[in-house]
Amino acid sequence: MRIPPGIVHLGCGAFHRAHQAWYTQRALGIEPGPWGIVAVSLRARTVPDALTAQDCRYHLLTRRALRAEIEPIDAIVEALHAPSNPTLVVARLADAATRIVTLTVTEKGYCHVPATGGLDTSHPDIAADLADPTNPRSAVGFLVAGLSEIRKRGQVPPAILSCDNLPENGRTLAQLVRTFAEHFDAGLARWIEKSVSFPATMVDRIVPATSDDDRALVHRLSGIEDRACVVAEPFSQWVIETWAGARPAWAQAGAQIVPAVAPYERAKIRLLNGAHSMLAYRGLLAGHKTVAEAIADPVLARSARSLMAEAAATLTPVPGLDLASYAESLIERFANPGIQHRLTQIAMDGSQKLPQRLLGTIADSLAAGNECPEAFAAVTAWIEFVRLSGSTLEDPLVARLAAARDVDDLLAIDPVFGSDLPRDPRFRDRLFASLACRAATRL
Ligand code: CS2
Repeated sequence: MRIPPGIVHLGCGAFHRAHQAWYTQRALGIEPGPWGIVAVSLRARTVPDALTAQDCRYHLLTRRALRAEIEPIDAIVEALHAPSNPTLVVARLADAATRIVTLTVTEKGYCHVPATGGLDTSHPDIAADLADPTNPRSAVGFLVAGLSEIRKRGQVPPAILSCDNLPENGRTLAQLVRTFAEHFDAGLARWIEKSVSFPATMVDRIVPATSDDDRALVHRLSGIEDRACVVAEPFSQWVIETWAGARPAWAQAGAQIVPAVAPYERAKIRLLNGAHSMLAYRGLLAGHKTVAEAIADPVLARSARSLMAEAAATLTPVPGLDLASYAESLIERFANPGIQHRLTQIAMDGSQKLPQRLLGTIADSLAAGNECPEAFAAVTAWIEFVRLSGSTLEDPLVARLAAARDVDDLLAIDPVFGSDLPRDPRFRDRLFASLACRAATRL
């Protein structure tokens, strides 16, 4: 018999299947419990269909240079496509058995203003959900619909864990959910504030899109034609803020349960994700296709190290976290020749990623009187990438970005740059110098 469900997960892309589902699988092997996962796709139906067709069982393939291993995973017990049946998803969220809700909906899935973290009430999905809250489309809309039902029934609400690379993801999600609730029921918003935990998490595992080659390898190793398999690097980390409530034996399975996640999360977003975005834009402009290729380029490897040093200088030291060796371990992970992580995958949605990955490093460096030329060079490369891509850019703000006639127009896009940085003469001087330098190196 399958494990009874206890977790609803929103966003069943490759990352979830290689990360939270894998931790839950390991946890269930150590300590069985009612922690089956109901995995929900809020957009495409490809993954829920593929999972359903194979009884929600799939393989995780881990790859490094000369080694590949597979692990079967069956912690997901049901896969749903939200747009086809939003009522069923709300019912699963509100089910008394659901003690935990996790999310990996990517940055843009929060429908927030990246520079401030506030709810973007002009977002089409949020506007639609506010007009018809019982028939949601957005992650925030689903959470509020589920919580509203739970409150009506007098049940204990689940803990809600954002597992995306957003700054202070727990607090940010709590704020988005409360703001949305305030729009139609102030009592619900107050109840959420009082009764629902939104623990912060830091998630880390490099999970590229699964390729035909990965699927063929899984077939060879397992003898099974697996349409829902995923590929990842061997490394994995999950730091979770502790909360009062039941959970799978995630800690025994390797997750770190800590009182405060912020220092880990900031280090990860600024060093790993910041370097990733830099490698994506500069790497693509230099003609590279994958992270491994980009980091093998000595110029980019040097820049990645310097960017991580600039970012590290903005962080408060964390006992037990040595940022210099962390940076070196990241360079090694990026170089993993078994992982074909395409730069185009990382380059997408830059408007949602830049503030926390690069602009935070810049703002904090300027405030401390430090220079950060590599962070500026990365932003400059993004600007060039945006210009070259025009309307083919994959980004929720493509219309505004493609309409920008010059750098000043781009800087005026406040969901990305906020209002302070573009007015700061130190920021402008350094950015324009970096742009001039890039133009000069291209001549
Ligand atoms: C990447 C991340 O696609 C991206 O933007 O930077 O998905 C990255 O691979 C993960 O955060 C690693 O934990």
